[in-house]
Amino acid sequence: MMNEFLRDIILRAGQMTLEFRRKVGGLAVDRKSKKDLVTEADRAVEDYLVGQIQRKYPSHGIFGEETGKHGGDEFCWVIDPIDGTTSYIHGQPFYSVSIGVQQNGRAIAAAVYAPVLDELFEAQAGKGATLNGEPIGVSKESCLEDSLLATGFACMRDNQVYNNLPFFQRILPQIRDIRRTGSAAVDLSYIACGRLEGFWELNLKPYDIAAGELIVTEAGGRVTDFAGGVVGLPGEIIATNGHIHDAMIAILSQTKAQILGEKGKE
Ligand code: 2AM
Ligand code: CA
Repeated sequence: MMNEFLRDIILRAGQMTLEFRRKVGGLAVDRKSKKDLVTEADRAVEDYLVGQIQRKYPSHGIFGEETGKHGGDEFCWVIDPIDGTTSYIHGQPFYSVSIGVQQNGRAIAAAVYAPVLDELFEAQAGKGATLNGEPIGVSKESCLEDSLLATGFACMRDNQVYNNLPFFQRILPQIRDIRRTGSAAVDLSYIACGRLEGFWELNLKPYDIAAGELIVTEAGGRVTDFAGGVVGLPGEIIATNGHIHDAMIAILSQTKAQILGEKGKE
């Protein structure tokens, strides 16, 4: 029942994002108005989701990108109303609404909906993952050279000195190529259905990955931090089809040790 409710509200939220974008009519708006649109759309979508969840499950907690954390402790709905805001502003299809449901800190249900693509990724703990209702699974590729990976540069927006560029430089020559959608939730969902072999990023927030993490693991993939442990703060994440995971950990942990070692010498 929770899953039907989750599906209903995420599909409606996705429609809301399309309606907002239609309202400003594509490119005939300046940069500032586009930013305002994102803020307005983000808030409206999150308000809608929070309102629906509170009405249906008054005892549940909610953690949203816009409104922060409130409500009960046992269950928590982790919401990103628009993941991939830059893609959204620029009229690209790679953005999504992302909702993960946790019980006592463990993910039990998740949905990521990319409205322009009309693709709904869902997962339930122990029951697998689906794309538009059909079961999905990760790719079987085990060779890094033949792997297509995704990453992101969330860290650059905050001008962080320790950022993704050295990792990017190290990995790119060792793989087939990179894709950069701008939505971590879409990247993770793409691993789950075999379109990507892996993804890594630094500095992600819980609402960027709460849903995608369960979708990847339920599709047979693996999600860890750069050392192979549980993903936590500060938001380091490696997600893969499982087969290239150890190779990714080796590259990323070596690169990290090198960067931190060099910083230590400064
Ligand atoms: P957003 O679009 O909701 O901000 C892409 O690299 C991922 O990073 C997206 O999930 C994006 O989510 C997130 N992101 C972009 N800029 C960020 C920032 N400054 N801090 C944290 N996350 C960011
Ligand atoms: Ca986000």
